[in-house]
Amino acid sequence: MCRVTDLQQAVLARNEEHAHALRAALAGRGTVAVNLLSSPGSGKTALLEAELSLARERGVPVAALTADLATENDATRLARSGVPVKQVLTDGLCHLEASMLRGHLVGWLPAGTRLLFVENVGNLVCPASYDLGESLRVALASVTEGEDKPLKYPTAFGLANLVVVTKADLAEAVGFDEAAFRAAVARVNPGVEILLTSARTGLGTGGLLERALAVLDGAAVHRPVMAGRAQHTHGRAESQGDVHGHEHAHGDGPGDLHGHSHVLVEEGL
Ligand SMILES: Nc1nc2c(ncn2[C@@H]2O[C@H](COP(=O)(O)OP(=O)(O)OP(=O)(O)O)[C@@H](O)[C@H]2O)c(=O)[nH]1
Ligand SMILES: [Mg+2]
Repeated sequence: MCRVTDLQQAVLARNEEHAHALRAALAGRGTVAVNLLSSPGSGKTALLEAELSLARERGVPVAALTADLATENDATRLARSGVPVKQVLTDGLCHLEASMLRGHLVGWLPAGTRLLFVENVGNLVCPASYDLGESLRVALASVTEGEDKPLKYPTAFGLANLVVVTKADLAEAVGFDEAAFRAAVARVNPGVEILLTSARTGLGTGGLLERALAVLDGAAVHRPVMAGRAQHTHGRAESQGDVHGHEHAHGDGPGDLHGHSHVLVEEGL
């Protein structure tokens, strides 16, 4: 079993500082960030496509940034909505970090953006430990993944302000046990709201936009019990198998902004 390194602890602590600064900078611009995290293929982009189109129809100034290890596929899909979209390629990194995100926002995030949706790298482990300065963290799970995923990935689901079930149109076909899923979520994150959605049928789409707009209007978000504990404890709990992912967490090429946060603060995102 791998031991969490001091380096990893330092990376997480530093990320928290960047995240606090980014949250403040976004608030100063009147922007609320929504961080979407889930396993690969669970339907983040499909749901976002629906939310972005709806936001555009309603005249809500939104933007979306999507992160992947490779391809611009998601940005291409999201851009069809007509809202500003940016693809970030992480050069092998399994998650976004606050400083990286900020670096990609500087000079790009359009003035007047009220909601910024951030689609994290598809992964239920690494992204969970990294606060991105979001005001709403959403953990998604598709019905095809099994009802026990919240128990197996307690940090991802335990730190969420909102949980979204995707691909509800497939629930019957795969025998999805909604009650069991709800019970699993309740174990790791008591009281968190669970939204049922299907990008295929349209069920529940718009729900995420509604929740994000409510946060923008000042509504209180669900505060996970786990959030009151030390973030590093959570990182440690689920990072044992992916220490390497954090140790090379500084390799984001031109977008890598570790050590440059003060410059960015001066640039005043
Ligand atoms: N039946 C059904 N299929 C869906 C739904 N949402 C997404 N899919 C399909 O699931 C697959 C993956 O969807 P994506 O939206 O790309 O998932 P993702 O989470 O963005 O994937 P990564 O970005 O690679 O992590 C695609 O084939 C989608 O068409 C849904 O609501 N119902
Ligand atoms: Mg995607």
